[in-house]
Amino acid sequence: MALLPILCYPDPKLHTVAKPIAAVDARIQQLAADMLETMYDAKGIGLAATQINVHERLIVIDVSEERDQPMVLINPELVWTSPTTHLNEEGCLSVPGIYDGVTRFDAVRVKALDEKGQSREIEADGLLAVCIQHEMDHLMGKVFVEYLSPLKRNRIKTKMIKAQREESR
Ligand code: K1U
Ligand code: ZN
Repeated sequence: MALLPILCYPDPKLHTVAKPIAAVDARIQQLAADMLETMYDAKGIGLAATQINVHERLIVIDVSEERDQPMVLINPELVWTSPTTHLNEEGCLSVPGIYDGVTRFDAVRVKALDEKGQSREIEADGLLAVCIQHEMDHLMGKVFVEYLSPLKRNRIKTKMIKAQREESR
């Protein structure tokens, strides 16, 4: 198992579009295990491979209180979205310390392979639905701050660059 470094906004690599995974083999299983370890260590509820600079369609999620219900979604595809949406407060491990509202579908159905390569369909609402949409955006190279106004986004960008500069001193 290994902790993986998480890319920080505005790193341009966060805007890379991930490629589908051709085979769920030992490399992918190890990557999923390392991503779960990294997500738990960072106290996140989700992590996309994009965030650790791997541009393949893999996300991990655990929205349980006990942190004991890991989910691995490989090549996730939305097969249904609810007609209703909701404004939810979101955060992102790649944009530490920033929280803001994003409008998402209230519920989604997603088709994906699990860590054994088996096809699954999951119907999600609440925080799980929000998290799935947030992580699938990462795979498309989209960070949640891109839903905010240009003014807010530029302020966040400046704040992040300043924080990274201070960290590297
Ligand atoms: O993708 C990520 O960067 C992980 C992100 C997932 C996420 C959180 C909240 C809404 C949508 C997606 C996080 O885990 S941020 C940190 C966090 O643990 C958290 C923040 C707000 C609410 C719940 C959890
Ligand atoms: Zn994120």
